[in-house]
Amino acid sequence: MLSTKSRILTLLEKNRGKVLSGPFMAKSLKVSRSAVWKSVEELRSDGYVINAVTNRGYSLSKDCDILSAEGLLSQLKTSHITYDKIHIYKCVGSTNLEAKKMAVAGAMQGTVVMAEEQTEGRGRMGRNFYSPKGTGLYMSVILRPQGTEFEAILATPAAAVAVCRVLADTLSIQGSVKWVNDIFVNGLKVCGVLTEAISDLQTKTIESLIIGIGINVSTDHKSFPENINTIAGSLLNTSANTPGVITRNRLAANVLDELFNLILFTKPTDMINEYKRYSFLPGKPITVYQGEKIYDAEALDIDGMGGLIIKKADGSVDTLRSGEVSVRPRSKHAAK
Ligand code: BT5
Repeated sequence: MLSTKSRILTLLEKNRGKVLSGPFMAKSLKVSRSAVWKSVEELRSDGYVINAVTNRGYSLSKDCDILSAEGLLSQLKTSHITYDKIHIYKCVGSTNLEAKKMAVAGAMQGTVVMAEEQTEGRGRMGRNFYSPKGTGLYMSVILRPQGTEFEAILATPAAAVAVCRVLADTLSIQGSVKWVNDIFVNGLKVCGVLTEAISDLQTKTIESLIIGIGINVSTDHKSFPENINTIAGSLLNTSANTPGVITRNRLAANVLDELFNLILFTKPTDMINEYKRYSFLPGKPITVYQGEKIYDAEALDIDGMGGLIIKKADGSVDTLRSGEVSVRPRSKHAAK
């Protein structure tokens, strides 16, 4: 049974910006008016901006952007995520790491971990994902695939497509994907995806997938650390929208809805075709980094499993399943 405070927050989140009278809230939740008042005060001391409109009631400010299970659920359509599966932290090392621990302990598909801030946000290959307080969406979701490796391979492209769809639909922002896991807007990276798997070595099946998504929502460009300030961007610097147009709860809910849609109900070929349409590498000269090996090539296409088809300088064609590539300026030495 949810607490009165939690039920009041749900009501306010569902009616964001609208004024709800104390008696109306008390009646709909079958609690006393003083219980409503007490919960509103508690929420205010948690940082919620709840305006009191004389003789009319309370209203949750449109600009108030605090992650909560109530706020997420008030926007979510999928039934795969329920209140008890949502874990929100003020500050955590890495949401992927927390989700991993939960998955090992048996957490179900649809378990979501979000944090206002990460102190050790993880990228691929031991890299770091800068995750400052309150201005980004740092979220991990656990999937329990039905055993096929294919699902694991398609998780990252599906997450990238989910984010691009939401950027287009809710913010009119055109995102483009840099294979395999980065989303760029106006030439700057606004989002990274890190998918990790827990597998059973004996049965050779994947037990859980942890899909981690990091989005710079309103991080001020000037505040990015020096090593990334020429490559990182954030949504609100790239759109004409102002803060409050989309809360991080709504952004998370929309991305999760799209992700579950893509993974559970979309044909992989359709999803990959959409991923291809968002991808900007095909046709570009690239440098490939595979461990110690570094070489120039040309990106040709994305294959049906989300691999990057490349043409090497000697004319041979290969498909990359993982690894890192960067776009390089065209030169007369480029692979033709
Ligand atoms: C990624 O790795 O971009 C995957 C990022 C995944 C982050 C999410 S947040 C929720 C979940 N919990 C975690 O701990 N992680 C996931 P990669 O492609 O390896 O890119 C890392 C590189 O991106 C760094 O080496 C920097 O160059 C750059 N970078 C770091 N922080 C960034 C940021 N906030 N915005 C844009 N670029 C960044």
